[in-house]
Amino acid sequence: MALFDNPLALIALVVLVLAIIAIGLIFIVQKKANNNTYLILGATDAGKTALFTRLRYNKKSPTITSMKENEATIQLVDDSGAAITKQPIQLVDVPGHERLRFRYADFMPIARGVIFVVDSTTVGRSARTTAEYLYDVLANQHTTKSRIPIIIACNKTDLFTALPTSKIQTLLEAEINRLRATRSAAVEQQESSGDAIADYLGYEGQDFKFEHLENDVTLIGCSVENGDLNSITEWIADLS
Ligand SMILES: Nc1nc2c(ncn2[C@@H]2O[C@H](COP(=O)(O)OP(=O)(O)O)[C@@H](O)[C@H]2O)c(=O)[nH]1
Ligand SMILES: [Mg+2]
Repeated sequence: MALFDNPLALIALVVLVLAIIAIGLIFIVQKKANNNTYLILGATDAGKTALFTRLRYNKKSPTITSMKENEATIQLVDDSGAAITKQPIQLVDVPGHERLRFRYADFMPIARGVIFVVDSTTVGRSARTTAEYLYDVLANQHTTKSRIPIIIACNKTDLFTALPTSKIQTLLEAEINRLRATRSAAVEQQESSGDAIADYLGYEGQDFKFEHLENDVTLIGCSVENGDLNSITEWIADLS
């Protein structure tokens, strides 16, 4: 064939193919590196929108209950005004209403981290429902596959009725342990009916602990009200 008789044409062809592969690889790597979206999740009234507003405008503002996600690109700064992340981050506040929260899953493929906000003053009463939402997030296929780090922000520490972070950890781990038992039973039924199987959270035969997960789960106390958010912003800065 004429093409292969000409060494120059052959070299040009090889160079062209290599260039296309290289451009493709750069595109894939950049796409991964550009995952700089942080999701703010949690039950209604936990303080998600208050946190979003604080991080975005660095001030308090009356929060409005929204049926839609709040999204913004922001540059986090320290007290002296210096940037604490290399590039601006994308912040998404997903409404906690039971009928809307499932939409968080649409953002998981681009999530760099999840900030799961808990109301430390009411979580004692709502541990079950909080754990159900958290379980969903932890078992999400993107969380497990991409090992998305999660910070559980135990908010409203300014109120004297706030439970200590260690107590909240014990409560949530115990509830997830219970949920895991019922959900694995459901999975076994699904398996026999041939449906997709969810990942088992933690170690079989051992009580559930966040530290058994492959992705990092960190619990911290914070107060959006008092602007006590350093543990959250430092966590973001470390990941960005
Ligand atoms: N005392 C106290 N109240 C807070 C704090 N963070 C949020 N709140 C209040 O909790 C309520 C719910 O906050 P919001 O951001 O709307 O919750 P969301 O439903 O999770 O978006 C509002 O009245 C906030 O002012 C906090 O750190 N301390
Ligand atoms: Mg809100």
